[in-house]
Amino acid sequence: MSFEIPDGLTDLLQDFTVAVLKERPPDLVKFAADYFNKLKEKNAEQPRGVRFAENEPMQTSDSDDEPMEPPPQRFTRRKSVSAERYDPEADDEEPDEKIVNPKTDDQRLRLSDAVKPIFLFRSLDPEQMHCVLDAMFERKVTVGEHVIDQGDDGDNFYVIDSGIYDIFVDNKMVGKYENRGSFGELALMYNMPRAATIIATSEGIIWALDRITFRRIVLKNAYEKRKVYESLLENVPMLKTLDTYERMNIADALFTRTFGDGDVIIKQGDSADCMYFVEDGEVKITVKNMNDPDSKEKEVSNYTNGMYFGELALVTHKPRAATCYAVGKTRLAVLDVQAFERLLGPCMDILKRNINEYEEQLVQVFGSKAAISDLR
Ligand code: 1OR
Ligand code: 1OR
Repeated sequence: MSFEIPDGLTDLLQDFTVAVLKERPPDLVKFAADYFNKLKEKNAEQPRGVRFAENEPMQTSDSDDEPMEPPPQRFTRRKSVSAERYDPEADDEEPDEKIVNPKTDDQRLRLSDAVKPIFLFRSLDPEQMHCVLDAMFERKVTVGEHVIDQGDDGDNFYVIDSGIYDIFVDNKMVGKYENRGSFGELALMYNMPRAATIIATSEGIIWALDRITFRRIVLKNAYEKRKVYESLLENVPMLKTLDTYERMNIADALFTRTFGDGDVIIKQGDSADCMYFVEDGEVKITVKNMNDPDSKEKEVSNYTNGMYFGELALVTHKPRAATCYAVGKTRLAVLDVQAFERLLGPCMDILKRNINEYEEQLVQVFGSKAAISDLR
């Protein structure tokens, strides 16, 4: 297959991505529409290098070194002008040869530890995982080393073995990685310049995965997962406080579970290890007085698409405060407690505020919140 990238596409998408990262607009669709409309007005008298016709086939290149030009979809929304034009199926070509970087037993052990928490790898089958681990290679990092510079082309995806790494966007520190995690997937997934600078502030070790293997094996699963959960997460009010990149990380961590009518999803009094977002269906919430063996369950809430539950016990570190049943066939996106703690930190204030609401309802239902174990 031979693909040709239209003149100006890369620059146009890069400029747009930079504008999004700089402005961090709350409404990406509106921002994208305004941005491209303004550009269209500006270019009205000039010949156009790029067309955004819907259904126009993706143009691609014939080698993986010069990959097709997927737009920065995750920084736009699903129905944006170009988001639907990237077809990961087109990435199916097998490479001529597998990349194998031999490793000692100690390296293999450290590597398999380092990749355990990497959500992007979780949907790989054992064979794919094997290829990825074979291809990875170790890099030692010194204090002050720039592992990635914003604006550069993407070469590798990195998984942290050890060390502390500061994250800078436009010279502003926006976060850090401490001895775990991964970075450098954005430029490889969306064919855009590096979106952040990553600087080691301690000595460390990272595992690198070359761009070709990343795109061949990891990209498709990761891309589709982000796409599946993107619209769900965009519509959860609590998550609006997060930026697009933070929501992408949540999408990487989610997995779907399906329940049948009447199935118990959560049982009051049980210990908690995850929370749920309703992808499709309905969930009935009941509570009973756990101190009274004769207490009957009372229905207190009904949740539908885009709503979340099961967060309370993760915030309070107490047993489940209610029982949750599926009403009809219900599909839920599950976030486990480790991911919850890693990724929902910025929403903790909102989550804690919700406790007040539960308590007020508790008083209304049972006359006193003392009837049920304290929620806090
Ligand atoms: P990359 O290939 O663009 C830099 O190379 C990497 O830094 C990037 O992939 C991500 O893996 C990682 N925004 C963009 N990239 C980030 C961010 C980030 N944090 C880490 N990376 N933000 C910080 C969110 C807490 C958003 C800032 C507006
Ligand atoms: P969880 O982890 O305790 C049960 O597991 C979930 O049900 C809980 O998180 C909430 O997400 C959800 N009181 C306690 N939990 C509730 C309530 C609730 N409603 C939904 N959940 N009340 C109803 C408030 C409208 C007060 C009880 C009377």
